[in-house]
Amino acid sequence: MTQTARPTPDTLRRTDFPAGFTFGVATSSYQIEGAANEDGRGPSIWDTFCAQPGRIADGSDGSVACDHYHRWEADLDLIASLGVDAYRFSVAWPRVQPSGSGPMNAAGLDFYERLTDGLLARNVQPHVTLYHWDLPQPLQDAGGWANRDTAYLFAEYGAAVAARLGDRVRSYATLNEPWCSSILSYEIGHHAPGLRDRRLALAAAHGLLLGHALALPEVRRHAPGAQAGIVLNLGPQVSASDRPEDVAAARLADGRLNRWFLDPLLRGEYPRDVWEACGPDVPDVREGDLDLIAAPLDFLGVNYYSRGVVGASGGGVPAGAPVTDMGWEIYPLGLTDLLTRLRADYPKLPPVVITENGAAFADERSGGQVHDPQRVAYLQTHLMALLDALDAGVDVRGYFAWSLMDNFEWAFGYGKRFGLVYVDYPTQERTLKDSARWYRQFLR
Ligand code: IFM
Repeated sequence: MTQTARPTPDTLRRTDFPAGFTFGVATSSYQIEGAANEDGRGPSIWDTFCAQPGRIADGSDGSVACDHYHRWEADLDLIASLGVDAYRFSVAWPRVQPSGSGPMNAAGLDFYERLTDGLLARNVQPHVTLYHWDLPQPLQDAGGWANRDTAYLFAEYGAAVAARLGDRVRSYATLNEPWCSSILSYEIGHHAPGLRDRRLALAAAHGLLLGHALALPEVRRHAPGAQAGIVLNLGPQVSASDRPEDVAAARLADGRLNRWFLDPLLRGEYPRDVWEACGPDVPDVREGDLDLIAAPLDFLGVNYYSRGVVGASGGGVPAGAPVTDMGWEIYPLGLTDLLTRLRADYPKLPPVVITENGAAFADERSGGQVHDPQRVAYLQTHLMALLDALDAGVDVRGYFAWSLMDNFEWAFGYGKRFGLVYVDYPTQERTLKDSARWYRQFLR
């Protein structure tokens, strides 16, 4: 057997990955679309949240964002020019069904159909996420994801989208990062709707998983040729020391972030240790819920950015470790560790797609150029880490860089730039950063 030489970050090429491996870029609706009040779109929880003083670091909102709703054709040309196989975007529920229940908005569905067909015309596979956090406000007024009715309404909305776009879409993810749309949003209060109530957060997390479970068969019914799955934000939670109290804290952090979502989906049960730690706040899990939630997936989407180093007295980044502009440790080995752990711990793990990976840095444009060597290195080292996981036998089918372009980074506003493409917000001019040029070269 011939041994192929291991690539270095500089020699890394798409041909180092298996044939048929999908490379793409990703975005989400509220972060790029703008046009918040156009063509019948209804208000979302993020419109409401942004309007509350003090919620968003720079006081901004997504009402204009990257103006993608109007610039979509040029943006699709930009995507195609990178040479990617696929583009992952999300559908805004309030654009398609303004009240979250009742009539669909034809203009909203038309927009996503144009996007889908525009991608196919450019030979780029559309990968759709049905929910990336922009819940119609009327549903929040009725309790949001903590109200079980939302899960059933989500399935109806998902059915309408899949019925319209069908198999033209290669892959449907029901949810993006349900930890964020439950714990970060209902318990930590950092995201819309900005609540601080652990009981509601756990009810919302269960409601989201139920919504996923109810939407999945609808997607399969209307798009039988597409892949259907869910996207989780995952990361190793390692102990700050060997002290038993630190080890226990890291185990619980892992349970809250990772196992609370992985175990119901891939084992049909909530992790017992976390359940017990939640005491009276545990969700109302009804007969049959977990069987539905554990239905087989075509893929598990994994969003990986960093790891957590956890101790009994809190977490933090190890002294001297490199960090991104978000303050997140740059730790590529965590991606290999995470993927090999998923394979070891979950016999029912479906094929994995890295649906997001990337980094924010304080980029500046000068002379029409944006030099972002840290992002180039981030992408290279994480792709190398992914190769290590593939070598270890983990079945990974794709990789999407977050993000196509700079966009609205939620509670951080426009101050954090994750894009491969720089956006000058006053003019909406797009400029390829060096990282976009590197990715294009890597894919060529
Ligand atoms: O911008 C977000 C995205 O919406 C979800 N995953 C993490 C990204 C960076 O914070």
